[in-house]
Amino acid sequence: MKLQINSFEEYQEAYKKSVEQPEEFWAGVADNFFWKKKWTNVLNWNFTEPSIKWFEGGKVNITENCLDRHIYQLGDQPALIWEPNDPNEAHRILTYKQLLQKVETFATVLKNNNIKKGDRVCIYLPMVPELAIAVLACARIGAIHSVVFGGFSAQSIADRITDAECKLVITSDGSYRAKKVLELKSIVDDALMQCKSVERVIVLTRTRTPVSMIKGRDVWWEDEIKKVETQGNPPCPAEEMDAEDNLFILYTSGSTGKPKGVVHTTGGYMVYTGYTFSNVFQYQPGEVYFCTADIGWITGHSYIIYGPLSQGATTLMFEGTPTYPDAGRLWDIVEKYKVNILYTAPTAIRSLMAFGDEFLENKDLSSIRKLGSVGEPINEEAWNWFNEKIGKGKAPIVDTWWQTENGGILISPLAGITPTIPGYAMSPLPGVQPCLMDENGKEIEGNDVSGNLCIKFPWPGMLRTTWGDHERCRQTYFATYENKYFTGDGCYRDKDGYYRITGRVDDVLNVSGHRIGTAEVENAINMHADVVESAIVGYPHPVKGQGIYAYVIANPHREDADKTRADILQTVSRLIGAIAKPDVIQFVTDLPKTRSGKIMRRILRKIAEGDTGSLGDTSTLQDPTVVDSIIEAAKEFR
Ligand code: 6R9
Repeated sequence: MKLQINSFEEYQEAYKKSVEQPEEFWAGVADNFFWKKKWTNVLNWNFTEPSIKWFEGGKVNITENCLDRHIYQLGDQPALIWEPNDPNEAHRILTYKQLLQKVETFATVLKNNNIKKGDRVCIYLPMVPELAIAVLACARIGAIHSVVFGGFSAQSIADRITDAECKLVITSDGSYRAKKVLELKSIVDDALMQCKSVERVIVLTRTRTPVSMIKGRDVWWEDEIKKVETQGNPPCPAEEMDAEDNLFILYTSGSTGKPKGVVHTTGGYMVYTGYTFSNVFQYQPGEVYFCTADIGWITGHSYIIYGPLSQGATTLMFEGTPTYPDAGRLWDIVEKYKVNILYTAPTAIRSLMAFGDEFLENKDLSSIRKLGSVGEPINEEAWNWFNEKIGKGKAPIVDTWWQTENGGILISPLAGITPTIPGYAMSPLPGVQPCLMDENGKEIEGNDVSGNLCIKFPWPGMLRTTWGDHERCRQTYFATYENKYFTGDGCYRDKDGYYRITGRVDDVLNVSGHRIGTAEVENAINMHADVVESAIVGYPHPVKGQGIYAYVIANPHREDADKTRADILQTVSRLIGAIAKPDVIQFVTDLPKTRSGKIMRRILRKIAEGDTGSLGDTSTLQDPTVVDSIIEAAKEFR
């Protein structure tokens, strides 16, 4: 069976087969990959434990599929194009041959530093080619990577390292972001004061920021590479992995407690990311594909590295931000490399839209053939702007809905093959069986209906567990509705059966496409010495999608509210990272609570949205007058 669908009829056929004969269907897809040994059983699953096994008995290494198998035909084709933060610095291009060579060399470095199959490696690097190389080198030898986004604080890194018991950390002296230099190594040093498991830190030179290298623990990336080269740079064979061996851990926020480590395994993830990349973007040989995500998030894992490389694509990686040196930067990059496929996020589109169309003047965007959006619901205005100004009305837009836990895209159009509607993720990909559920656990049949989005049947890219805490995985995703994976998203299915994702139905915020748990932010704020209690809700934000609104009960003896606010922001930055800083902090003397002491977030959400005309039933509150004083004081922030 060929991997790529090329017509609407083929999509319908593939979908039908994937539901009626899922095992045959996915075996047919998996046959397009290189297996060291074929699987004995395609699928074994139950959603109660949950236990999900794809391609059992199969032996495979994902890097052989991403690199080695392309060498004969595509060896000299660019695998990775890298555009630096500073447009005046030289860009870099690595062909498939060169990338394989670098991955093998660094994989040997990892081995020389005592890393073996199954060991966890934390990667905290800027968006430079070495980040992709480090990720692939881990996969090459079967080490489990845990990439931590460069915007997270020392405390967040420490939590993630401790949870996964990482043995090694890969970082750089610093990282460039627009005009700023972030001191990554120094942040790692702070984190490591708490982490006993780490034996070694490999430090890449990027910014030449002074760093303190600790004897016996810290080594330079460049020195380690040289050692391997003086040994004659021996090849590093790909470790034979079981299809269900762990590939990576990626931490993501939920509605309660600390972020959880989502675990993806090798075979299913490889098949799913490759299949969805090829089909959703309708990738054609030679096309230049640019995904603006950061590799610290799942989109970067699946659709900058693994998906595109397994399909022999040319993937472009950008170190900087869309607004530096100005809001025309993405268009400069499109022009410079003749980008054919651009995959970005609604928050980026809205922000560039707000800068005005003069940044588009004299930019040659004629190479663009396909556009993609991911991370949050896209509003119609942004969709239309993207369509008209960037795609010139000729490039299909794929609004791709999926989650860290899913491994790859679940609901999306296929570019140029299936229909699109602004704001709609449209139809499930082959192998994906969505359903809408009501509050009583019953499936909502038919069309023109809304409900909680669940998936009824496993797909190869889905998470297998949450690291070190399988019960949490069961509880979070498989306990709400019997025999179904619960996404946490609300969804509308229109009269024609097309899906529109309406946003989270739990206490998870989506700020500029980043998932942030309200409980996490509250815990951080509550750590501040002057804070008694706090409640976090989201509210509509013109650029970020959602903004963070904090209601805080603070120590009344502190009179300088602005100083306390600044201190609270600093606390959140330290404990989580700047991305979790509230946009609004409103001091309150009390929070609206039910008689059993539960904060009524529904009311706080309405106030933050400025929608105080319809607060609903407030009669169950301990003290209904609290609400009036909060509404009154909230006017200051409108
Ligand atoms: C890939 C990614 C997942 C949450 C998800 C949903 C929101 C993602 C979306 C979308 C509407 C889309 N989301 N894509 N909402 N339309 N096309 O973003 O993963 O960081 O885990 O976030 O993002 O709410 O539940 P992740």
